[in-house]
Amino acid sequence: MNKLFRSIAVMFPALLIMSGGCGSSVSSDVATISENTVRIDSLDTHDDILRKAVGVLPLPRQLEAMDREFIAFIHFGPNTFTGREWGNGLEDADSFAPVGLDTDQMVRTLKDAGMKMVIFTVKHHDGYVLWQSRYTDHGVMSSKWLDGKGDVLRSLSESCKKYGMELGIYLSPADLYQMESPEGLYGNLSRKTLRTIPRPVEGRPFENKTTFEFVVDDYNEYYLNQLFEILTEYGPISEVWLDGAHPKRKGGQTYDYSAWKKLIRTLVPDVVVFGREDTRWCGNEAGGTRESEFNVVPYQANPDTLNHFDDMTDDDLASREKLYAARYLHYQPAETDVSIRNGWFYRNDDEQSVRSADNVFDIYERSVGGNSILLLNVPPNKQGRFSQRDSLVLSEVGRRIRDTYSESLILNSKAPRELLDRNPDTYVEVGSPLVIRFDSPVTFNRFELREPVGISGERVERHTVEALVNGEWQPVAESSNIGRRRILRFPTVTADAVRITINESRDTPNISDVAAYLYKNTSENMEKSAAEK
Ligand code: FUL
Repeated sequence: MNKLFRSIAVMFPALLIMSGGCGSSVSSDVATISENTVRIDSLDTHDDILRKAVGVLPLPRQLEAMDREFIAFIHFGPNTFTGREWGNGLEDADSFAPVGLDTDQMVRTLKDAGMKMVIFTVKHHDGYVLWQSRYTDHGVMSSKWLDGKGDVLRSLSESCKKYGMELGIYLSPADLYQMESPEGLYGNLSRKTLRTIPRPVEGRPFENKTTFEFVVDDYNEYYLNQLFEILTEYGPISEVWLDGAHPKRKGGQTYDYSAWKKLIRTLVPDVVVFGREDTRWCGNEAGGTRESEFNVVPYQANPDTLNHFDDMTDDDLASREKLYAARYLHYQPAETDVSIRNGWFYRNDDEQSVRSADNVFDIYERSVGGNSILLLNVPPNKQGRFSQRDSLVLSEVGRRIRDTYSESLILNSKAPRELLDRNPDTYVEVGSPLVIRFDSPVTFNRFELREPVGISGERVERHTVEALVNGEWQPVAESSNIGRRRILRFPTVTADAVRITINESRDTPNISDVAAYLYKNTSENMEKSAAEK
């Protein structure tokens, strides 16, 4: 830590929580359930709660999830061919018939856009499976496509390995085929009995010899068997996406999440589980982002024991007032999930709208630059590849991300080394306004700040950035929390220095990195270049 900044740290007494020194430790060990979950005791004061909040740190796998920043969804299945958003489970197995599956093209395109992982709908709510499962006939094994030998997950997994892309899976818990078909297992009122997972299937042994014993019903056994197949035969799998939607319910079917979790964590200890413990839904599917996306979120029950998670759609999820009313605090980054098309599945190339590069780049800056992860869905067409319209947008977004964010423009400034070294583990305390003088005037319209969230949690609640223009300080941006990454956007300035003030914070504020960038496709530049033509 930079001694200079520590020694000149001047608190803002009215705004900061006085914590007596660094103040990041949690007041009672008993309250710590795990590194990323803490219990609030009835006698905790508001100050105690804030101290606990900054002591809630992300697990390494959550830090990795946030570091991926920009990830993809691929929604593919019978809906691609029937034009539906939600199938009904009664689709003909032959309805899935891609004439030119090209997972290499998909992965290359996503990689080129700067994405680090692709999460694939191995089974959507219609229950149709896109891999060669031993446990159902409702899927590619019964299709005329490739004589029933096709395996989309296998192909995608190989493409991911080839291009160095991580792979995640979306195995829908809701399953309309298992609900609607006469022999269906979903909600069939079967008794919970002791089952061995995986259930042996003649002629198809598993190489992985791990077995589990669970007391579960038929549908949970089915789901566990499928998780076993995917996690052991198609890996490495980096994320399991557990969706919460239910087009229909039947027979009071419940999900035995403790069994699912045991199996998942045993087979892939570091996998990220969305929708339960590790990452959460942002609360909308339209690319909306909150002004303040704190990732230390309140719970009324121990999140480790919950069998379902709330949607958490409020605009204000985790302000101080919300934390004061909590019984538990849990670190859980948001995934901003949104589709590049109007709908999660491809329908056609004439009428279905595709977001523009401007729009996707805007969502990228708000989500990745607003302390969340961007999960952008790109649905393949009936051929089994991305249409040109989607590919062009992705390629342009990738170019803008590289052109804008590859290198900070203030790397040679007079600033503590910790702030410019791009190392999230080195940081400075920013008790008083922090001035960074540039070597020579810098023209920029983006400013980025990061907190060392893995070390001292999320602390900043309000901050201001000013620029020194012609010898005068001008405010350029004011915002709320920072977290892992905050991108501030403002009209282009040419300045000799910036001044960063942390106006409000839950504890002594720490900043690990700052950077300045110039985005050249701003509307002012686009208007200018249009006028010049
Ligand atoms: C929702 C589903 O109902 C949608 O079809 C889509 O898969 C979306 C990502 O999650 O819950």
